[in-house]
Amino acid sequence: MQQGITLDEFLEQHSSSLPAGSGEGIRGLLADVAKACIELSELVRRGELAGVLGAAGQENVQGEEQKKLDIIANDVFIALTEGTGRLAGLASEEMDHHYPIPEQYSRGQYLLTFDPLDGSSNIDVNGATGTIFSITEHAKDAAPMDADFLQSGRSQVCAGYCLYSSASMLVLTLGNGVAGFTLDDKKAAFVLTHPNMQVPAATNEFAINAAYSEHWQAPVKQYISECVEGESGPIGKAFNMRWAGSMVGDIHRILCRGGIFMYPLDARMIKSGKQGKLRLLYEANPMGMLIEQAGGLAHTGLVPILDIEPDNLHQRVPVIMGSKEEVERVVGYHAS
Ligand code: P6P
Repeated sequence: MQQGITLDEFLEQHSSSLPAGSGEGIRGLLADVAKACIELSELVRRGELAGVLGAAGQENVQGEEQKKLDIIANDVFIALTEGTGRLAGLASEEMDHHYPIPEQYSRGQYLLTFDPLDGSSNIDVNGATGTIFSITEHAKDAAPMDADFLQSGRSQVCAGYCLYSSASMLVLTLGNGVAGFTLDDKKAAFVLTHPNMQVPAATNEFAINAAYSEHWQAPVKQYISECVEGESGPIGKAFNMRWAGSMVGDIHRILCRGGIFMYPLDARMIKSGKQGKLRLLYEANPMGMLIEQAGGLAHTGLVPILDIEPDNLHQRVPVIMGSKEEVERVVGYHAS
């Protein structure tokens, strides 16, 4: 697959590997998603000049303060996809329930579940942010209900993200490896630059918010303390730590050079009845598919993330994903 081809040329060359009858639909939907990502990339790049920074003055269904750009990003995705006839419905972090396709538009076969602006707390400090998306099929004629979005990660037809950072990059999988595209502002198009992203099996770089270490459960405490012990510890090598404050930023680094990303279950969450911080449908599942497709592992510590049968749109799960050897080590500590 030669570098430099556009996303649409890539999809045309790949359409033979898509499930029968889905080629044109997926190509069109991904073209719409790419257009939305380009629009968002321009807004993020302009920041204060576009008047998009700062709080929106309201909370989302998660009880989290919404940034103006969280809402704008959600609206951009709806505006660019609801009328194309490709979607049966949308669901996102910013909406309590799914978004039905308005009567005046025809419905398609796909469901788009997305986090419009992941890491939005970074937006006011010019840090990395991104959009994460997951595409599943709606195999019924009737309009979807919330329950139709509750599909395991194994059912995803496509998963990806757009990272808004020094470059804007669209990274996606159709179940046949992971490809990365860099936004060429002059062409206003994503161009293939990373044709076959692979997560190295070994790593010496971990990503976790160490501020919560006193709340971690024993297996995580054991693992991180062994990483910090370095060459004199049981793992026998020195580790480095990175924490982007945006899952898209951390997972992109891991797809580029390896690493293990952890947002584990901790005592604070258990006390408040939560199963984790990150959301299954529009964070853990799409990122888990990308990581597995790139040769890594995506786990809760107890089960593979993609095997989970969701029970609600905004379900949270513990997340441990990245380089195979280190994820296996942490899973082993959970087992013992
Ligand atoms: P903390 C962003 O809000 C997010 O959902 C992920 O993108 C990111 O990895 C994590 O939360 C950051 O959480 O607790 O470090 O602010």
